Amino acid sequence: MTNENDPIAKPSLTTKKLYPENQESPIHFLFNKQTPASLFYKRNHFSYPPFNYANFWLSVNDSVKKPIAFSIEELLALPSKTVEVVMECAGNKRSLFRPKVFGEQWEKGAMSVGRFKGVPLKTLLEKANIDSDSQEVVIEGYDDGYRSDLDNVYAYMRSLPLKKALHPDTLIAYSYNDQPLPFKHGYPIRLVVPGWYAMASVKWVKQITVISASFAGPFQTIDYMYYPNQDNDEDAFPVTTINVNSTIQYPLDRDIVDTGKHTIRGVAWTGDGVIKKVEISVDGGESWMPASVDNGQEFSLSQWSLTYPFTAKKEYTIMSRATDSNKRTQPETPFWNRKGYGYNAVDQVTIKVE
Ligand SMILES: Nc1nc2c(c(=O)[nH]1)N[C@H]1C(S)=C(S)[C@@H](COP(=O)(O)O)O[C@H]1N2
Ligand SMILES: [Mo]
Repeated sequence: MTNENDPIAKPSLTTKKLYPENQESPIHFLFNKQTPASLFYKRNHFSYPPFNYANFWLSVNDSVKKPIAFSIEELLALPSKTVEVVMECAGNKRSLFRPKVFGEQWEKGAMSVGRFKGVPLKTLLEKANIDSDSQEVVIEGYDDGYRSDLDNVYAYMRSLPLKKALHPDTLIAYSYNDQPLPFKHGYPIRLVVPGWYAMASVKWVKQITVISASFAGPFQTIDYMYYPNQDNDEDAFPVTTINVNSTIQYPLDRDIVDTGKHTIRGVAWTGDGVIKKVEISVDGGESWMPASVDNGQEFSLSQWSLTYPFTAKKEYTIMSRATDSNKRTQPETPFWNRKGYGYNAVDQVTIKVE
């Protein structure tokens, strides 16, 4: 755990890749619900977009009606909303799948939590007076790059079903933890889709287009699909809502600790509802004890802890298992899928008491 008496020691990001920049949050050393901007994980498909703030206009287009555009000043002047949101990469914990899968080998820190402020996307769509036969809202980012699988250049863009786009907490965000959104997290504006894995939260939003069809871009038809089979694409389905999940923050895996009481602590979250229960096992899943869990808000984190007397000098396998208000519980074994999304098996660490 962090030693609060040491003014020098500070957590930092863990670099997974530099081009594009992919860095992981020090999840085991963050004990509140506002990840500092400097420790927010970073996940990019391409290099950062070149950007000219002076020319910035957000256009909202509809298949039929005349498009409207908003300047940053206009966006800032609209009624705002602040929502505390867990952003979790769909590939968080990918390195834990067995058999192993290809892709960024994220450990447990491809997630962060904090307060995003912005204009509900709903407000902009209402101002644009969208068509009644609209089905999806396509959000395009300013960044693009070459995809070797398609031998072409694509912008990062994805669609949301109208229902999620109109959810009052789905934001065009311009602020994070009461500061302007940092450039690497989407400045001047990013989409924030609470409850969905973070691929949906498009950064550096360039334009919004309402369509009366379903959008089939590669970032939602090739990537961010669950492929249950190793050898074929049968039974594939899209990655959307965040699974119920938990992570043990203390003790660390393979820690050596003294006999006596230790407080096992961690976080739990879900994309749908709130966390109702976190159970802890210290005997590798044979028996479970309830942890005390705070009242986590919808879309944010719950923090939990359990103090346990480790009396015997031996190895203990500690596990955490969260359940949400929809009665979804973390499974014992993860749902293996070829691209390694949505890992949410019970978390576990092994310690040695001596
Ligand atoms: N424009 C754009 N938006 C994007 C991405 C991207 O590469 N480009 N990556 C997505 C993915 S997969 C994740 S996990 C989150 C990461 O957001 P962060 O870098 O602010 O943590 O942004 C999402 N939005
Ligand atoms: Mo992601």
